[in-house]
Amino acid sequence: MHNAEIAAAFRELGTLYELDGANRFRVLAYRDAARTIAESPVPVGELARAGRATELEGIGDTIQEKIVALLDEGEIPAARKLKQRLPATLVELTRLPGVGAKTVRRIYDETGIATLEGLRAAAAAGELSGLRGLGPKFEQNVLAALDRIEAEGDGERRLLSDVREIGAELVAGLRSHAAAGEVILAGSARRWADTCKDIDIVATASDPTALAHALIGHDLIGEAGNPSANGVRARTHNGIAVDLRIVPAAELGNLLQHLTGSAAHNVKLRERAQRMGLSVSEHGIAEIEGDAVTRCADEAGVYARLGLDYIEPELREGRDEISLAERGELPELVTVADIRGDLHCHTTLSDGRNTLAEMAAAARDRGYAYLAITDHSATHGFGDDVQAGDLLRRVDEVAAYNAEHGSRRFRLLAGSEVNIGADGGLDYPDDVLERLDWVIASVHTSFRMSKRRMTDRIVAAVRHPLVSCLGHPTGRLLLRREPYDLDVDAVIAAAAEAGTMIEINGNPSRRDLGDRHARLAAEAGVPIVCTTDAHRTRTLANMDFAVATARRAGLSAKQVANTRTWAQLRKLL
Ligand code: DGT
Ligand code: CA
Ligand code: ZN
Repeated sequence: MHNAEIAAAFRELGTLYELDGANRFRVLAYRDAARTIAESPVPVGELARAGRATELEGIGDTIQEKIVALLDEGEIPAARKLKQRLPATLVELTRLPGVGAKTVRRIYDETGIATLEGLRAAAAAGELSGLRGLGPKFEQNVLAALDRIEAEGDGERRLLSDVREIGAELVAGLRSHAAAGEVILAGSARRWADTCKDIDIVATASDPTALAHALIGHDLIGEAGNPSANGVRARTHNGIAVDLRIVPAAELGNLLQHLTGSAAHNVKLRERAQRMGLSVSEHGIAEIEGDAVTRCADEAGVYARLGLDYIEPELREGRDEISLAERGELPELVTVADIRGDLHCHTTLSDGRNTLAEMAAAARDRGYAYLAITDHSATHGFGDDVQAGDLLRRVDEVAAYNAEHGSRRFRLLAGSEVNIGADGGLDYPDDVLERLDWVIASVHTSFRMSKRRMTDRIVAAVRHPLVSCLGHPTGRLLLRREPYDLDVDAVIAAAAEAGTMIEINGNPSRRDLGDRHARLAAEAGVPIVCTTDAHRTRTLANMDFAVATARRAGLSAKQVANTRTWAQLRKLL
C-alpha cells in the first residue's frame, strides 16, 4: 500500500473523529501522522511491518498498530467503528473549501443530508440558509465549490514547492546515472505555476531503457508502468504521478518545448505555425506542403524557426507572450540575483522560529543589503497592546544591532506587519508607526465580509500615509482557502494613487499577489516588492517563489522595488 493511501486513511480517520466531536488533539494527531506519512520518501507500510515506523516524527505505537491493521484488513478498525455511527460520505462533504466538520455535522443532524448530491440540491433550493449560522452566501460558496470540482475533476493538485522539491531529487537521481544525457524538469513546474498536477521530466540518454529503469528504481518511486526506450510513467510513494519522456538529443528542443507547455501557449504557437505553413509537434516542425522537418536540439531553435524571440518558461501561459516575442518586445524579467533585500519576515517576537540575530545572519548569508523585521502586531495576539511597548523595544534592538553590526553593506530595518482591523483601522497610533522604517498592513481576521466592505477596509489601510506596503492582498491560501471577496482593481488604483507598494508574498501557499494581479498592479505604476514572509531562516529561500510570480507577471527588475538599495527604495515611499 502506498504512503498516499495510508495517509488518506489517517486523514479520513481524523475527519471521522472530528465529525464525531472528538477531542481536538486526537484529531490533530491523526492529521499530523497523515502528513508525515504522505511526505515520507520511504514506504511507511514496510517500516510499520518491521516495527520501525515509530522512528518517524509523530508516529507512536498506537498509530503503528493501526497502520499494520490497515495493511492486513484494508481498513483501520477505529474508522470502521465510526462509520457504523456516521455515514462515511460525510467525510467527502468536509473536503469542500469553506465547509468544516462542525458545519457538516450540524447540517447532517438537522437535515439528514450526508452526500454531495444532497448538499447541492439543498443549497440550490435555498434550504441551508434556514440553519443557524448559515446564509445565502454559504449556499453560493457550496454551489461554486461543487461546480469547480465538476469542471476540474477530483485530480489532486499539489503546491509547486512540494513538486519542485521532489522533482529536483528525481532529476538529480537521473542525472547521476551513467546513461543520462540531459535531464530537465518540464511542465507546469518549469513554468513555476502555483500548483501542479504531476511531474514531467524530459531526458536524453545513451541507453534510454536503462534510464527509464533508473527512475523506477529511485527511492522516491512507489509503483511504475513498463519502462521502454521512450520513458516510463510512475508514481512516488507520496502519490505524485511522474512522466519521464526520453528522446534523441536532436529532438530535445521540440519535446522540451512541447512538454513545458502550457497547453494554451502550445495551441497559440501551433496557430501561428499554421499561418506560416508549418506544423509543430513534439518531434519537429514540418512543412505542411512539403517534406522538410526541422528538428531542434534546443528550445531557442523551435522559437527561432517560428520567427520568435526565445520565451522564458514562466511567460508561456498563452496570454500575449507570442505577439511580444514576434515584435521583439518581451520584457527582461527580474531574477533572484536582482533582489537586494527582504521586506517581510517574522522572529520569536511573534510567531517566527528564529531570533532577530539569526534572521539577520541568514539574510547576510544570502547577500542581502537589508532585511525588514516585521513581526505581527498586538491585535493579532503578539506583543502588548497599543502602547506598543514590545514593538518599541524591538525598534531599539534593531538600532542597537545596526550600531554594532550594521554597515553600508547590511542593515536591519525596524518594521511591523500591522493588522488591518475590520473597519480599516490599524493597530498602532501614528506616533508609534512613525518610529518604523517599514510598515506592512495585512488582513488576518474577519475574512467574511461583503466585497464592498472588504474593499473599503483595505483601501483605507492602503491610503494611510504611514503604510509602506500592503501584505498578502487577497488572503488566498492555495488549495486551502479562497481569496476574500475583494475588488482588487480598486485596491490597485488606490495604491497607485497613494504611493503604497504591494507585496508578492513568496510563501508557496500564498503567492499573493498572484501573477495576473501583479501584472495589473505594475501596469498601474504600483511598485511591487517580492517578499518571503519567512517565519524561520530556512524559508528566506522562498524568495524564489515570489520572484517566479513576478516573472510570470512579466515584471522587469525596475518594476520590483526591492531590487533597489534601501536609500533608493525609501525615495519611492
Ligand atoms: P499540470 O500538470 O496540470 O500542472 O500542467 P502541465 O502544463 O504540466 O500539463 P500536463 O502535465 O497535462 O502536460 C504537459 C504539457 O504537455 C503541457 O504543458 C503542454 C502539453 N500538452 C498537454 N496537453 C496538451 C494539449 O491538449 N495540446 C497541446 N498543444 N499541448 C498539450
Ligand atoms: Ca504536468
Ligand atoms: Zn501576514
